[in-house]
This record gives sequence, structure tokens and C-alpha cells, in this order.
Amino acid sequence: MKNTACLSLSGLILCILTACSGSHDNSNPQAASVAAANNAGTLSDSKTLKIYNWSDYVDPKTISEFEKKYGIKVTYNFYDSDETLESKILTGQSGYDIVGPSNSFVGRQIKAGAYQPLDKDQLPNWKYINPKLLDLLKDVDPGNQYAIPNYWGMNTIAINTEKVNAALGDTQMPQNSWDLVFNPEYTDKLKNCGISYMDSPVEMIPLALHYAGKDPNTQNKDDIDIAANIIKANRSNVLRYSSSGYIDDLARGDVCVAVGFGGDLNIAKRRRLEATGKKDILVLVPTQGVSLWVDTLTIPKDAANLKNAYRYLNWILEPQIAARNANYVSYAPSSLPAKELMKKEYREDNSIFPSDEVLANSYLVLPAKSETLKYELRLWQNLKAGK
Ligand code: N2P
Repeated sequence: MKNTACLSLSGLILCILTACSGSHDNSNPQAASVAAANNAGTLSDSKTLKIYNWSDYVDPKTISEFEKKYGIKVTYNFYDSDETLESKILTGQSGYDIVGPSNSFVGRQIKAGAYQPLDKDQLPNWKYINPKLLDLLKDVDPGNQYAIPNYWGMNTIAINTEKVNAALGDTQMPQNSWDLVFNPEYTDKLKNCGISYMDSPVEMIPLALHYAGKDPNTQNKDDIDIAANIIKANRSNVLRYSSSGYIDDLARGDVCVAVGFGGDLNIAKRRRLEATGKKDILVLVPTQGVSLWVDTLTIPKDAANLKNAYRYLNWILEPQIAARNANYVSYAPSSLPAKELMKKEYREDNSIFPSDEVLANSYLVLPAKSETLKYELRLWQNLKAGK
């Protein structure tokens, strides 16, 4: 990661992946059942499009304009964890035409036969995609056959500065912002104004591992137990486990510290300003490092409205549309020209386009073995059950 060849911003992310030497996942879950599903879609005309993607991940205007342009009705449903999407997609009967897995899950789903290879002739705007992101995904999607990079971003922390300062009293803000959520010396004090954790082991465990000085992508159960124990030690101070609700919790002032997806935390900051006029939400970008991910868009094997899926995928790669979406959700778009069309304040925001210093201390979350995922899920259920 400290390699001098890794100088550009996106080059650094690429180096992060290379340094971590790729996926841990060799399994092929439910391959038979998914592969057996029929490729139901055709390129004939239909009037519907069904999308299943992360919550707070698109400007509503994108959908309404698309519907108008093509005379199509779009059904857009949401999830807030890769695990939720995976449980649907691996049945082979997703019921959707487009879904949005992250880099750490898409590879296993591709291997399981969950997706259709992309027909690039239907995607003339593919040329706008940042080639570094395509390179980065090659490890999980060899030849970039199935997954279109959509956004990339970080998991980090946002605080309500007034409430946190009041709760900490004489205690100074820590040098390492992760102490605010993982060190009981701080969480004991912040408990009163509300701490929110993401409700997903795959999001929280790498953060706790990195905080403990361990490899965030380790598959070693003893190390994972260390991370779980850090989370356990703070459990009684955590008010809420949620991977999307923290946006409104922060905006309303119901929590004062939240671990979340970077863009969502920026949305919370904006909503609070709009609703109350207050500028008290700060999205922190710890120089000690953050988790990084790349989200993709894919076409499930059972997609029934293939022509509309391609129309939509190509539409959102239009630089103007990609930039408007990126401004709305405050994430870094995969489209290179879109970045230049984004609001200046966002282009220069370290929580959207992290500095080289932050990137150098950060890590891409890589696919875990199925066995590790199961182990983490059990830990998480026990943890939340107070065991
Ligand atoms: C947006 C969620 C971002 C997903 N609400 C990160 N994989």
C-alpha cells in the first residue's frame, strides 16, 4: 500500500486490492440451482423495469425522467445490506431486471450463475467508466463480463458536534476518531446522546479489525473474535443497529454518533441543515483509515425486461445523469467525466473523494469465505441477543 507506484488516487485503490492479493472466496454456493434458472429476458419491448438496489442511491428525477423518456413504469425497491440482496439473488428467481451487489459479494454470485453476461453493444456509455475501477473489479469479475461499477465509497463516522462536545465534557476529542465508537472510555460518555452502529457484521467487523491493528480482511477466527469482543465491549453503549435508519436519526438529532456509508452520512448532514438550519453534523474521515468498497450493477439471470435494463444502465452512465445522481447521493461515481460535472464542494470533499493520505491507510473490503460469513453472522446474532 505504501508502494510508490501507487501514486494517483484511483491507482492507490487499485494498489490496495493488489496488496491484499484478491478474493478469499473459492466457494460456489447454490451454483446448480441458480445456473439452472432460465435466461428469461428478451430484447423485445416491454413497459416495465424492476430494480433492486441500495436505499438512498439514486436521484428520484433519474427514475421519473427515464419513465417519461421511454414510456416505462419502473419499480424500484431497496435494501440496506449485501446479505439481504444475496439471499434473494441466489434463489435464481430474484424478480428483478437490475440489482446492485458490492465488490465483496458480486464474485460469489457470478460464480453461482446468478447473472447474465453483459452485452456491451447495448452499453455505448461503457466508455465513460473509470478504467481503474474496472481493473479493480477484474479479480471478482474476470474480463468485466457481468458487473458495471456504479459508485465507490467508504464506511466512516459522522458526529453531531454540539452534542458530542457536550457529552464529552472535559474529555478532548480523540486523535483516532474510531475511539469514539470502539473505545468504552468515549462510548460510556457518548451513550447518552446516542451511538448508532451498522446492522451488518460484514460492514462492522473489518472496521473493528482495523481498529485492533489486525488485517481487516482476515479469515482467522481468533482475530475475528477480537473484533467481536471490541464490539461487545461497547454493546451496552450502542442505542441502535441500523444500516440506513441512521440518516434520519442523525438528521433529527436522535443519535450523536453514527457509523455508516459515507454518502448516507452526508445525506444526513444535508437533511439536518434543510430541516433545522443547523450545521452541526460533521462527517469524519479518520486518517487512520476507513473501509472502501465499489458497488456494481448487474442483470440477474431471470431478468424479464432486458431491453429496458440496458436502456437504464446506459442512461445512468450518461455523464450528466451520473453527475446529478452522484450529487444527490454524495458518492463518487464510476463515470470519469461525471466527477468533473459534480458540485465543486463535493469534488473537493474528503469523505467523497478521499485524500491520498486516507487512501494509503485504508483498505478495500474483499470477499470473505462462505464459512467466515456464516461465522460472523452467528457472532452478530449472539451479540445483538446480548450473548
Ligand atoms: C447507500 C449504501 C451504499 C452501499 N445507501 C455500500 N455498499
